[in-house]
Amino acid sequence: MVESLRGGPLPRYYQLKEIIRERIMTGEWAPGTLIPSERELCERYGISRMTARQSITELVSEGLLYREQGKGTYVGRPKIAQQLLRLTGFTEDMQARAQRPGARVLSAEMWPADEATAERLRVKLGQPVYKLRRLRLADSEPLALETSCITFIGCERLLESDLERDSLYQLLAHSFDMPPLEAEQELEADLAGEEEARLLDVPVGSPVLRTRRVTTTRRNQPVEYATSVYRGDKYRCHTRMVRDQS
Ligand code: 16G
Repeated sequence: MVESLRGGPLPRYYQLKEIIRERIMTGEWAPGTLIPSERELCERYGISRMTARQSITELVSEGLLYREQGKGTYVGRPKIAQQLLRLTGFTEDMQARAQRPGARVLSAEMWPADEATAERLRVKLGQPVYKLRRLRLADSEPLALETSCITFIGCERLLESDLERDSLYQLLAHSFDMPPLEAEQELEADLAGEEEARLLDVPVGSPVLRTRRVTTTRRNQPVEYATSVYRGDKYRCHTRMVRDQS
């Protein structure tokens, strides 16, 4: 069936792009849907192959579509938007987006704090802290690598917890009476190193977002120092700013 583009002064590749975008935005083409091939699009809209390719290439670079070699082009998932206003944990963030949170524990141990950790957690250099490395999953797909160093009296009891199943923030709040209340966080753009790329399932050198977060509990006492690496293709931050009126 030949459908027509809308006509008018806009280039044809752009018109096709907007038609595809609309299908995605209205949900007609859900995330993961295989879209028609270039050949099918040419036939359907009476356009050249080059025009169809340009529309698709641009939508791929905008992140709305992704290509799988030998299979075709699919509708991508919107990036996970982390708002930077409320202090939330990974599990809560995923649940708020109706995605299934997951974790693979890479290591969990008592570890002598290095200089950066000791300074941020306000403990002595070499003091044993609970150190946890997890690969975090969203709907079974790797999204981030998180390393959390935790300190409080009795923090070694965390070694008995199942952090593949349970949320660290919920355990801290409900099992250890150390509720995460405030945090300071830094963000930095970088490229994935070899081990990170392997675990996150992206090519070495892919863009990532590194974060450092110090979380405090009551009386402004630091409880967690977390360093994380998020996949740049899946994650974006959102914040809201208010202009100082004075
Ligand atoms: C977030 C935190 C991390 C914390 C985790 C707890 C960042 C940027 N984020 O991912 O510090 O350990 O939540 O998640 O560092 P959980 O409650 O699901 O275990």
